[in-house]
Amino acid sequence: MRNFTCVQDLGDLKQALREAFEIKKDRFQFTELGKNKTLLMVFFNSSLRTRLSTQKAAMNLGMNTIVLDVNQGAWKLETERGVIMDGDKSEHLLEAIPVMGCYCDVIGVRSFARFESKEDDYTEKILNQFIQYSGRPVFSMEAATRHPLQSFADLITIEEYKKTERPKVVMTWAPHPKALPQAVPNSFAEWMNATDYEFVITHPEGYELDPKFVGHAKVEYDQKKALEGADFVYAKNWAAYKDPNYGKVINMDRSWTVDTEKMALTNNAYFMHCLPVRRNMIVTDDVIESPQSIVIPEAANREISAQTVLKKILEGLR
Ligand code: AN0
Ligand code: CP
Repeated sequence: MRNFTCVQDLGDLKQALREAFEIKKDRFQFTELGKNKTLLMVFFNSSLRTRLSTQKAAMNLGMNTIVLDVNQGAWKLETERGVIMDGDKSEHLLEAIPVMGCYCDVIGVRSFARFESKEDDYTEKILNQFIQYSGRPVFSMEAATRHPLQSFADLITIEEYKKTERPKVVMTWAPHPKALPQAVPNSFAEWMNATDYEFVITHPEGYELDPKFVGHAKVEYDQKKALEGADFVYAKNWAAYKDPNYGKVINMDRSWTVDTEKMALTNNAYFMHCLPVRRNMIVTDDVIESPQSIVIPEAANREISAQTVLKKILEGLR
């Protein structure tokens, strides 16, 4: 594998899952693979899980890692071509990217949707420049439209916890005070569409996602109806995708918060969230602290998804 930005890049998903479970059994079986190889992780946005789990995954493979927080200590970067750089930005991304490529073998990039231009976000302008100009394999650590390392970890978690072959998985929108990207829900939908699970998306009117990601999911506007018989409840907030409200919070309807009463409608479902989560906005304390909450094992699987992806990229380097 060269680059990893979406589920298709993994090739055979069942095979990738087998590799992930193989790694989980003994994460130190491939320490030679990454010897003398350097991973550079570039963050344009904050992170806790991605930063730690990806770095740990790289260390498990014997790699060295360098972390660059673009907004802390690096030169302020211009991303638009053709701009007269007489403002506060000292360096252009078009030099910065190939320079970064000089010091590493693999690059991970986190660059969220900026909500300034739907086109720039949905063409993955920043991530694609890394792919084009770094000269290195590139993987997404959450880009503008997808968060594939998260979705892969989510899939691993569902496979571990499912009690039936084809569980009912419900992704529900939940309220949040700030505008959040669609990357996590887009990506989760894309990965669920690659399985044979029963997959339902529920959200208020106006929060429709890009149909490209919704795929064959059933969209149900009545949250309670959607949750009936669910085996997994995957909560997430996202800002509106549809014009003219792209990138906007159009409501903060707290009747959509996942609480005990709603979980009672499900088939004793497991509760999932990618984290970070705002308690009593997205989910109540009671639900996230309940035995059905699997948010911590879900986060733990981020190390496994990252290691599986890095292993496949390293194998492609040989
Ligand atoms: C980000 C998001 O919703 O995309 C990262 C989630 C993994 N969340 C926040 O910015 C709070
Ligand atoms: N879930 C996730 O990607 O978390 P971070 O933003 O903390 O990396």
